Amino acid sequence: MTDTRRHLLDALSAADAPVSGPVLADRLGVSRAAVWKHVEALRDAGFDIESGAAGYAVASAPDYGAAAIEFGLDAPYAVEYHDRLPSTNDRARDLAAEGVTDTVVVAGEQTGGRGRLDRAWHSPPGGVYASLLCRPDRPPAHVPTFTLAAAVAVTRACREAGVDAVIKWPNDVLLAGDERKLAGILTEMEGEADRVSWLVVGIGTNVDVDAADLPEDATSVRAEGGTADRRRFCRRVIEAFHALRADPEAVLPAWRDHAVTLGRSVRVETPAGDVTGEAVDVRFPGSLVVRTDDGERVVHAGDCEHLRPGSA
Ligand code: BT5
Repeated sequence: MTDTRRHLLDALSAADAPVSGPVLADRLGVSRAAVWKHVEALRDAGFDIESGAAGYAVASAPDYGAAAIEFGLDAPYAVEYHDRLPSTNDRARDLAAEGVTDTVVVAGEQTGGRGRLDRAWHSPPGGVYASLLCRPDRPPAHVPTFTLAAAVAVTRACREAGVDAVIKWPNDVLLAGDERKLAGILTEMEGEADRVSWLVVGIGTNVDVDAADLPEDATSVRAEGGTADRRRFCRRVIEAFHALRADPEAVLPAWRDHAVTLGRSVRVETPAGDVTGEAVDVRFPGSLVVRTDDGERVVHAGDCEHLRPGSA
């Protein structure tokens, strides 16, 4: 979407009464004819924009798509939407190579969705598949914090949708209780020694998906009786992620608040072997502190399994 169209949408979404053509033209620094052309383009994109004597007002927004997600989005990201992609992370990586930043790639479905360690991510229509591309002015070692921030953002969006979600270290969002998986996060980046050059945080959440279309240990917002509104869900994830990006000190406390791993017996598969014990804390930039029989171990990365109490 062009910047002007985005600003027009922002102006209309912020107003609780119709906004006149001359006011919009003035605010956007374009002619009234240009305002009218942008309104027409938004109508073509599925917006129902009423025009009366008092001006323009949005009566309804399309269900999903770039303009739908950008409408009312309180975060400075452009949205690129595709009905279907192999992987939104792959597309975001291509955009990164072209120098793009602050863009969210969203797909209606994925044909080659990726998890960590070359695992597949089932991506049927109805899920929210979004990759946030940004260039934070931080060293590569701080990147795990962004994964934690994304997990917090997704968990909050699930809870707002009425589903009691919790985080399993480092990046799984699960249903509280039986711990079936609602969402996963795949973070990829390129960096120099002291600075990230680009970062892609890929988020897959089962929102408006039938549980029968998902792996056995998975569930969806819809299947758990939540509000399966992809547009709102995607917007809330982007906004919450952006708010945490702006306030890095808030990430670890928020993560601890939402985590189900702390206090649990865990086994973490790491490249250096398994670490088994009680998960006692998370530490900057996102490491898990595990109390083992041989003392505390700080685990930076790995697959974490929650063990039943007593089986550690
Ligand atoms: C993840 O990997 O959980 C990261 C998933 C990231 C997916 C997003 S979608 C947007 C962006 N574009 C991409 O191509 N990827 C990102 P991991 O922790 O490795 O978990 C993968 C495992 O989760 C699989 O081996 C399955 O067991 C399970 N799984 C696969 N699809 C699932 C789904 N839709 N819901 C729940 N669990 C699933």
